[in-house]
Amino acid sequence: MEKVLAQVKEAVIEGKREETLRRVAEAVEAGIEPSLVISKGLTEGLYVVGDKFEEGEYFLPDMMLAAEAMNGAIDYLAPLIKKSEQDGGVRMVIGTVKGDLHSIGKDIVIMMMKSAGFDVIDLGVDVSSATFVEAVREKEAAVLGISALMTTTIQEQKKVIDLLKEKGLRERVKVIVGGAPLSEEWAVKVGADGYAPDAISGVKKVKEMLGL
Ligand code: B1M
Repeated sequence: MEKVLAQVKEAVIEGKREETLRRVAEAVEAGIEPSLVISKGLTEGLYVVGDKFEEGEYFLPDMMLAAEAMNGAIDYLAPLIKKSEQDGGVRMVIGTVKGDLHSIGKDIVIMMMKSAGFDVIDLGVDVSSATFVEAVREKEAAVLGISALMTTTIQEQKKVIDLLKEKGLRERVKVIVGGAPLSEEWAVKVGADGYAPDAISGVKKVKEMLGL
């Protein structure tokens, strides 16, 4: 199993879309859970790409190729993630903050939340505080998810929560924040109800927040 996952990871690092798809299909055929292919293969590959970018070994086009390879694999894996009916009806609104175009982590969280039976509304990326807050009001969401991937954009999470308070909506919705630069301490600081380091613990955290 480790060998197949290492091949998936390597294909993402090299930014090879077709090769990534082929390796992912092999992993699935070998009986590896799709969620494991995502966390231990694809995601680990993208983290290496991030390190290489930071070290100046990779450039923006390399990062884009890797992201494309990852997205193709996610499209393939999404229908294979088992659906649970148990929490049907609980509505969640989610998006990536203003100024931030990173969508992959958020999309994986959405996939896992849907597979756990949540009704998820995706606001996309580069979402303003006003759009988040309006969606919570209009969709009567029980949960709001705010994703941010850069140290330069995580402050936007606080702006969204502050605006929720200003509009008198904060008590109506549970707020979870996530993204690689965050921590539990950050979640407390911005006034969120919870933080999750990855998509699977995100589902657990949301259920815990709702008492499910
Ligand atoms: Co960008 N990028 N990027 N990038 N990119 C990072 C984030 C960076 C850390 C790379 C680096 O330098 N090491 C760095 C940010 C540095 C900082 O913090 N200041 C960076 C930069 C600098 C940039 C640009 C500025 C580059 C440039 O233009 N010069 C630019 C910014 C554009 C913008 O947003 N305005 C940019 C662009 C891009 C691409 C478009 C090429 C592409 C994104 C494609 C896309 O998303 N559609 C990209 C990518 C791929 C990355 C890295 C390599 C990978 C991100 C990713 O998808 N990870 C990234 C390096 C890194 O993160 N170490 C990097 C895989 C994903 C599964 O993990 O997103 O962490 P993650 O999500 C996890 C958890 O965090 C958690 O669960 C997810 C699944 O397990 N989680 C949640 C996430 N959201 C959650 C929400 C929750 C709960 C859990 O509840 C609501």
